[in-house]
Amino acid sequence: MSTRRQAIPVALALAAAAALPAQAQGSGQINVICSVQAEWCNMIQTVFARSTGIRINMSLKGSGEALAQLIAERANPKTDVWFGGTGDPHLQAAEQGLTLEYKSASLPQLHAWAQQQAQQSGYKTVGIYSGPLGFGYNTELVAKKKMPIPQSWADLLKPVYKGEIQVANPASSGTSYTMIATLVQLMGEDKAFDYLKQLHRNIQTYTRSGTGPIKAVARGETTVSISFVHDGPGEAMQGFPVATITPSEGTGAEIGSMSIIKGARNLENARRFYEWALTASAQELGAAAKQFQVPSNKAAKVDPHVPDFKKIKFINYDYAKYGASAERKRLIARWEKDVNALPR
Ligand code: S7P
Repeated sequence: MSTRRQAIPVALALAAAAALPAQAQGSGQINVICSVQAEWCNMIQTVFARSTGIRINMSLKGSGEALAQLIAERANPKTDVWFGGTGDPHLQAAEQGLTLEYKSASLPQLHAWAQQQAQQSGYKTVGIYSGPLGFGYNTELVAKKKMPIPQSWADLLKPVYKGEIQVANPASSGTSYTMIATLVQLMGEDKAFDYLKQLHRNIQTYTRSGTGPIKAVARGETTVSISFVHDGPGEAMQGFPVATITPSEGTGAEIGSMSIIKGARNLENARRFYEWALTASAQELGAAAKQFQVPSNKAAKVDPHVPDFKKIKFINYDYAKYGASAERKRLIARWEKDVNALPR
């Protein structure tokens, strides 16, 4: 996908920010919902303030929850920018008129998938990173319980994994919605729902947020998770016994996105943040915070921990279809009725 070199360390990013000329300094504040993990959000807050003089009031929310908040505050928006989170809810926000059209001059610097995300939303969102869906597993627990490492979606249905798998609830999680949309595209809808019903028997817990299951795997609270695989290396770097794998039948990828909110009270600063977040150096902060999605800016260095897309079998994910509000609502309602209502 791009060159795979070591990303800049955070100390360098902070030093570069401190060295910016005086005319780059702005003032005021900006309200950002941040849907990546806390370390990256915190780094953005610090580096952006040092680079521009603009303070970020940051609120951390998973993608499903972020969309719910934006819908709730539609009449009186309190958010200026929504940074990160799976692309489908950003497309839904665009379709529902919650986000503002903005065509950045930097778009040609982005990978085609990120530009396509912008085009199909009428420039009401843009791709900032991408990452594949797969499985996390606890390397010590699988050995201790003498379990095979799951290689495929089909493997997850085996009785050996009963009560051993965590995945998020699709009603609150963009990660889990990506799983449903992936399975529907891979198997056809009825077969995917038969699959999800069988998978339900093996689920230990449906978590609220999509990042919860791999953390539970890392800490030995469950053996297997369905997660974005770029969330694995950061846990392993903290010393947890966790590894990841992508399913042999094929998988989907998210296009993590960013949107300016319609009615933003700090619009000028929102545009400034948006432009900054599309730069290669801002995107390299992800890896500096040990989060290993592929950055959308083609010039951003790609850390060696970023999953190698060339080695993964991907489905041809239809972002327009599965990013449509009606489709998301319909699939989640069907999951609630046909799957979540069943006993485990
Ligand atoms: O590493 C962060 C990440 O996995 O979490 C984002 C997102 O907030 C997940 O949201 P849900 O809780 O709604 O599933 C992903 O975009 C990102 O890659």
